[in-house]
Order: sequence, then structure tokens, then C-alpha cells
Amino acid sequence: MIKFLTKLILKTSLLLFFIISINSCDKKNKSPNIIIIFTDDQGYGDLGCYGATKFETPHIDFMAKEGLLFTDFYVSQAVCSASRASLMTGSYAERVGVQGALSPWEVGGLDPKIQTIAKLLKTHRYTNAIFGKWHLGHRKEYLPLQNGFDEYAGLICSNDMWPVGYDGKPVKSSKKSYYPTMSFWEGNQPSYDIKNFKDQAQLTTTITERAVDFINRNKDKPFFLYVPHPMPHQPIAVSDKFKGKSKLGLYGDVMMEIDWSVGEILRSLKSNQIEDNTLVIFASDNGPWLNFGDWGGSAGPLREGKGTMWEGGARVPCIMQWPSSIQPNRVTSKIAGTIDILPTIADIIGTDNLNPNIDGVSILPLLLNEPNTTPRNQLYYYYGKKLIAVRKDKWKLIFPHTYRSYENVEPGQNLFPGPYGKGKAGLELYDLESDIGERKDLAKVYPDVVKELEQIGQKARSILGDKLTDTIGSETYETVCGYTPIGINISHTAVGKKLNLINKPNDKYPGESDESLINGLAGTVNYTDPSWQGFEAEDLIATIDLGTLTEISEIKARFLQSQVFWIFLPKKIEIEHSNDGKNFELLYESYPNNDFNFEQNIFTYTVQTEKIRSRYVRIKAENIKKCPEYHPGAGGPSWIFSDEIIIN
Ligand SMILES: [Ca+2]
Ligand SMILES: [Ca+2]
Repeated sequence: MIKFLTKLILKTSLLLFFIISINSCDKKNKSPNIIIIFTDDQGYGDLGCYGATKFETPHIDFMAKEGLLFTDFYVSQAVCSASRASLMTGSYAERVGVQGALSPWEVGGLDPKIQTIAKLLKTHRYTNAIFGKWHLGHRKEYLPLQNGFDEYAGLICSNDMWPVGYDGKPVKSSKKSYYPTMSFWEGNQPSYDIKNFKDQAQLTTTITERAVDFINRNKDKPFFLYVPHPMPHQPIAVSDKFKGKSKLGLYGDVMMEIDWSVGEILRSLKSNQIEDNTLVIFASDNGPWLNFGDWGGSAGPLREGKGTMWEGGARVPCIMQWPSSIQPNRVTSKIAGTIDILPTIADIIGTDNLNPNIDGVSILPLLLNEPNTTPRNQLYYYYGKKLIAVRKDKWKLIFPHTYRSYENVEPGQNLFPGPYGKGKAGLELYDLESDIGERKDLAKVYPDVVKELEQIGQKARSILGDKLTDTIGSETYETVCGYTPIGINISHTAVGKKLNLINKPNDKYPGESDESLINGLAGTVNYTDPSWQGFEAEDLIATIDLGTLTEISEIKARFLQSQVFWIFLPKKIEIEHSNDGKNFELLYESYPNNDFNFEQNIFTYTVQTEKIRSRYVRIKAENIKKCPEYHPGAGGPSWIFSDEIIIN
């Protein structure tokens, strides 16, 4: 009886304890502040708490001591924009349609219709800011202020997307010379130029000051602060505060400055007495750029680095600190990833507004140290729409593919990259628990495991697609949202009439049909829009037969300028008409300006006629044929892109 009573009391008090702790958790943590610090190309081995030895990261190590360190934390892809899209949206990049690293002239970005952490928190009265590198689209509609953030300052893309060489000097004759001047942005506008290494060296300090200022101003209301550092992405640079401070050299100095930045942020939380109720997440966007050698970071014990989906590219350090809810000094080897952050935040704030069609799962039970919880035991490793591997528990199955490799090549020095090697993988199985470096292929030893993981891969392919096996996924961005953008509808007299082209468009850009130039659908500013017909080093000579003498008041010809993609305006444009198809009368001629220009734009050449009656209209557009001297492709074939010819 006494035994029973003791048991009952114990049970009741345990129950009470749970009710109290759930209640207090409820009260305190409904709207915690959220801070995500996201470094760029930082390796798994580049923190003290992950084994770095030649430099110290005491503040980040402190986060680990006060919080939870993940040994098996993943990004969705080992490349900037795709990785960031997943962090923001809680989904693999294939679902949200962002691949690779967007270049400054990219016209697309993360679809503004897709839910993100910032947009979700906005509906819960959070104040949101991003200080650092955005890299999810550069046109206004894609920038942070139009997508859930109240404040933004930083870079719009990677810090190497600038017209400066590895020696820090302006470049004239390589692909890099085509990058526009890099700017530090404030909101929707470039604010000042980043021209040299000295300017780069101030980035970490400036971003940190802005972050701390934001915390001070918003300490009394819930906020979301996103700090995606442009460092230690190449070219790395450090302020005088940390120059020469590490035993590793510049890369170590840069990591020590990032650590200082984390320290400043933690300090401001403490001085504002909000550290208890602030969840701070520290992670990297992908593994290290190893062909920069000592200047490019370390993947620790992991295989390969950035741009590959071996563990060294996909697995990153991650630490979460949240004193009111995460017990100190914990390490977990449970699988988790950046795609899980959005649903975890949704779980924390208890929202009903989370988009259910995402790939991530809430790992809040893991944060709260609930017993026997495994929010995720499977993971897909995609790279550029290719399913490279899948993981289940300790097993990773690699699918046959080729990849860039950092092995058996000499890395570069002094901020210069070395070459890439080429790797080729077959169907390979690795036990990540006993073989973290992926060296011992066990596919032949465990055929049943291979079979089981192949089925997981098959499921991934059927949903998210796979270019390696030419599988179209049922839920990829393209499948669900269609290819964007589509042409602009224009109705006019020539639609459905006869068209004769002297030179055929190039097979790569054939337009939708032979009559693409007069199909009533006009190409948009995106050169990949199927409406455009592209002519490589050839002239466009198009004759339209209206069938009978027809009253014509206006003729327009549209051309695309997109010099960054080798697409120029014609050297000369002529518009002619004829009654018999033999003798043509010139109505209009123009010599477009093909000077150096970053602007991607559609130019329309128009002639108003005095209501002539005519049957034939001919457009002649002369190709400049070779890319001009100023262009990185100088001497190579130039393109003209045409669509549509409009007759009224
Ligand atoms: Ca990166
Ligand atoms: Ca067309």
C-alpha cells in the first residue's frame, strides 16, 4: 500500500511537473525572438567545437556549451542560392524552383508566392530584418523588403560576383569583367560600392553593427533577425581587428572575426535581458571551397566540399542556443537540416498558417530533449535537380554520377583557386556511423540495405524529379507552377499569316513553332522564354505575306538585348513593304546602340505608316556577328533574339 501510494505521489508529482513545465514553456516561449546566423562556404571542421585547432571560436563554442550541437545537420544543396531557398522555405530546392548560385544578371528569383520564415513570422507580428547576403533574386520583386522583411542591408549576391580578380585588381578580359560593380545595398537600393579587398574587409563589422543596433531597437517585441554573412566565401577579407590573429592565416582570422560577431550578438541579447527567450541558430550554407587550400577552410573528417553532395559539401556545423528551452551542453547525432527550421519555428509559435506542402519537419521535440524522438530518419541529397544520394539512419546510398573533386589536385595559394579534379561514383553504400569519411563502399556486402535505400530514392524521384534518370517529379516547382515566364499576348493583323525566313533560327532557340515570330505571343525579358527565336552569327530576314492587299498603319519589330548572355541588338534594322513580293520599298531603318550595357531589355523598333495598302512586309536585322572588343566573348559568335513582329 505504501509502495502504491509512493508510486501514486511520484506519478502525480511527475504529472504536475509536466503540466507546470508545459505551462511555463507556453507562457515564456510563445513568441521567442529568432536569430539565424548563416555563414557562407564555412566547413564542418572550421569551429573550435567541431575540431578546429589553428584558431579559436570561443563565442560559438559557448553557444554549443549553452545549447545543442548537431553532428548530422544538412543543407539541401552545396551551393549558395539553392541552399538559401531551402532555409527560407522549408523545402528542397526542387520544390521551390531555385537552383545554383544566381548571377547578378539573373532575371528570376525565389517565387514571391512561396511561404518563407519571414512571411510566416510577419503574420505573427514579428519585426524582421536581414543584414548580410540575400542571393535569392536581384530584381525588386525578389528583394527582402518585398518578401517579409522590414529591414535589409547587405549584398544581393556572392562577394566574388564583382569585376575584380583574385589579386584584388580590376579585371578586363575574363568572364569576371562582365560583373557589374558590387554594391552594399540599403533596402531596395545600392548604397555604396565594394571595390576592393579593403571594402570587403569591413563587411563582417558593418553587418554585425547593424544586427546589434536592430536588437537594441527591437528588444521589447518579438523579432526575427537573419544574419547571412558573406564570409568566409572567397575572396576572404578581415578587418584590422583580427588581421594576423590566427595560426592558420587569413581564413582563421576571418573565422575569428565571425566568432567575434556572434559574441557581439549574444552580448547584446544579454545586456537587453532577452537571451533566455531568444533562439539563436548558427549554421553554414554549404561545405568549404577546398581548392583554395589553406585559404578555403576545412571539411574536417568529411569527404570533398562545396559543390558536391559528399558529406563535406552537404553536412555543416549547426548549433542552437535557447536558454529557456534547450538544456545546455547537449550533442545530438539525429539527422536534421535547414529545411526543418521553418516548420520548427512554426511549431514553436504554434501557428495554423504553415504551408503543409513542404519537405521539412519540426525538430522542436529534439530541441526540448523529449525522450525517444526522431523527427527525421531520411534525407535526400540533391544537386542541380539531380538526386545524388539518399540517407536512412546511418546508411547513405550514392547513385552513379560524376562530380567535381578536390582530391588528387594541387590546391591554390594566396587567395587564388587551384583546379578541380573530376570524380566518378557508382552505386555505393556507406555506413556514416563507422565511416564518416565515406571510404568503404559496402554496397556488395549489404544488398538488402541497397534495395531499401533505392526505394527511398525512387520515392524522391517520383515527387521531386531527377535529371540523372530523366524523371519528372509530381511536386517540383515546374510541375506545379509551370514554366515561367510565358510570353505576352498581343493580337495583331499578321497572326496566322504566312512567314518566310531566309535563315532558320538556331536549334537551341527555335521559338514555339516556324511561325513563332507572328503567333501573337511575344517573348519576355527572360531569354530562355520559349517565344524567342535566336540567330547565332546570322541575320534575321523575315517576309510576311498577309495574303491580300491590306491596310497597314504600324509595323513593330521586337529584339532582346541581353549582352551577358551574348545577345546583342542588330547592327542595322530595315522594315520594307511590297505589293508583289518582288519590289520592296524601304519604310524604316535604324542602327541600334550596342555599347556595353548590363541592362537586359526588350527594344521595339516601330514605323508608323500613312495607312498604306500592301501585301508583303519584310524585316531585315543584321547581326553584328562577333561579340565586340569590350565583351568577355570578344570575337566569338554573337546572337540576335527576335520576337515578335507586330503589324496593325
Ligand atoms: Ca555558399
Ligand atoms: Ca512570338
